[in-house]
Amino acid sequence: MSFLARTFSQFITRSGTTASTLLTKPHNVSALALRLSSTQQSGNEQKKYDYLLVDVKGKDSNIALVQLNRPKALNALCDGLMKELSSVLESLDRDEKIGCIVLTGSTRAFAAGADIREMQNNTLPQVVGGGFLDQWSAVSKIKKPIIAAVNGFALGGGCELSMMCDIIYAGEEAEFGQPEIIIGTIPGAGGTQRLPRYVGKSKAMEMVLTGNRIKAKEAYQIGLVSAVFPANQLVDEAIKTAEKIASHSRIVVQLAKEAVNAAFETTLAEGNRFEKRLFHTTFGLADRKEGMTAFIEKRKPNFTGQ
Ligand code: CO8
Repeated sequence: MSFLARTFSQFITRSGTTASTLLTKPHNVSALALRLSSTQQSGNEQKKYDYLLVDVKGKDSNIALVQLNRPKALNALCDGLMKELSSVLESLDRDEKIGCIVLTGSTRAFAAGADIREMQNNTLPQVVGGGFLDQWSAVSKIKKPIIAAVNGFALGGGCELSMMCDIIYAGEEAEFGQPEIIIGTIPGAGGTQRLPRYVGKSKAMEMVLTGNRIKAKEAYQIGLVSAVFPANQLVDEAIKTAEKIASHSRIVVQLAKEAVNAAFETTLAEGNRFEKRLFHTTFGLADRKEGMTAFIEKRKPNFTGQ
């Protein structure tokens, strides 16, 4: 067994992924091998990925399924978990085999927020001087699309994490909320900024000021999530959508994500200008030519990411 295969095998055994399933598909090595290489560089292999399960899914093995896995604390987002998550997502972002990422938790909780035990005794100088939870922003800098598949609680930082993703699907029993006010603080990872953009000022104010939770059905009605599925079908449905996205040109998908995200950052006029430039940019791509040619020739396009 080669060094890479041996190390890969050790890793997937630790992460709880079925070694035989993945090792029979050599192309699956790609996504995980990148993460391994960062693990090896750290020289601290045993301590990596304690809080996540990572798998490759989809009929073309091009979807990464990242599962938050800290069940006893309802996936509370401790520092270690967020560092692992950022590192894994950054590796997957660089992995050319992966076209889309699905982020999920357990049936009971996507994530019940930042870890309150970890924060309880922090002081102002510590959190300011130490850049407390700075690494959370890494999630929103990932270029590949991320679909959050939310079952159970998505509270506080858990709700904020789902909103850092590009699409949110919910299981029927999911509950969303920003309950920080109840514990004497306010959202700190985008809850006061992204939530009003999703659901409008009045509903966001109501959620942030009362700490009340909303159920999946209401989250759908107010536009926080784009679809609701039975809990046991949620992840499969997210993977189906991820496969559709991954079937398109990688580079064009990246440009489209960048353009939509610009809508949250700019005026309408600036956003339209930016969109137009990105649209023009697609005319420098072989994939744009291939997509239009395939349409005219009534065949499926063969995108190369060029
Ligand atoms: N942190 C740490 N531990 C938690 C958390 C949490 N956020 N949530 C749940 N747990 C733990 C509980 O302490 C408990 O542990 P133990 O069994 O050892 O006592 C275990 O998970 C199970 O929890 P419960 O017994 O409470 O389960 P219930 O089913 O009774 O209740 C709830 C589930 C409703 C989810 C409840 O646990 C709860 O209200 N949790 C806290 C929710 C919350 O307030 N979240 C917001 C936290 S603050 C935040 O997220 C700010 C983010 C800022 C990010 C800034 C980045 C820059």
